[in-house]
Amino acid sequence: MMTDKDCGVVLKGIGGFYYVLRDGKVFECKAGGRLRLGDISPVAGDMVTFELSGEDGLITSIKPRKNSLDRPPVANIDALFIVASQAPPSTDTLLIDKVSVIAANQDIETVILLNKCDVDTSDELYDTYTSVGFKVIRVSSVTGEGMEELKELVKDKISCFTGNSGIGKSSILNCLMPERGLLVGRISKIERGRHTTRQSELFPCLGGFVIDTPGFSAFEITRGERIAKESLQHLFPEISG
Ligand SMILES: Nc1nc2c(ncn2[C@@H]2O[C@H](COP(=O)(O)OP(=O)(O)OP(=O)(O)O)[C@@H](O)[C@H]2O)c(=O)[nH]1
Ligand SMILES: [Mg+2]
Repeated sequence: MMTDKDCGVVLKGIGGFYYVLRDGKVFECKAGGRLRLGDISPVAGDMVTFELSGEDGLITSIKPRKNSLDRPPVANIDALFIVASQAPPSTDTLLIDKVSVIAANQDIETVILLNKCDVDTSDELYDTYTSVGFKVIRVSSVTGEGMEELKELVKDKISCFTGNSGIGKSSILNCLMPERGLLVGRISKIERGRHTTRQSELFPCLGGFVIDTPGFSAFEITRGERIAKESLQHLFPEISG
């Protein structure tokens, strides 16, 4: 959590601008060039220092990251919620496995949220992932089922929500912070999501932050996330025990 006085947290980056929260105020900043920041660009969740000249802010350094993901691009998270469902557009288990392996490789706590349980209780996914030791919670942003349990889990933490497009990430966050009214999409006729959310963004919520992220329709592991094959066995709870 934010403690350093000179430091702010990046809420989101959009079109070359970064929105940095410090002392309850949001500053629009540009990022210093390569020489200053090195090879990395700020992402949502980064702790950064910045200078102000008038209203213009310039990010001058990025604090070392506790962890980071390439997709969605976020840093310093305490928990990753993988939103999935057997209701359309149903989730491919390979997607859950890839994302959970990347998180496990950085010791990020992972929870699987089975959304749309008003339509489908996703029993197969529930049984598969609970049987290997994952924390799995059924939720519905329509009926509110599971939301009290979810609130307890996100309290005082930085929680990132990921999953395929149209699975209901923004809808779930609207249940946690109804005053926000995040944009929610309609599922198209071919039953894939529509990429309604366009960037990762942190929102203050229950003493911590929740991060809404754009969904994916397919998921490939990026170069920065490659994992040595010798390590892989330790990242699946059903193998490592
Ligand atoms: N029946 C039902 N529909 C839901 C539920 N949650 C979300 N939806 C619907 O699913 C559709 C997509 O919801 P979004 O919240 O936009 O999904 P998203 O995961 O944020 O999608 P992207 O921003 O594209 O990644 C909307 O039509 C929602 O009303 C749920 O629990 N039950
Ligand atoms: Mg969304």
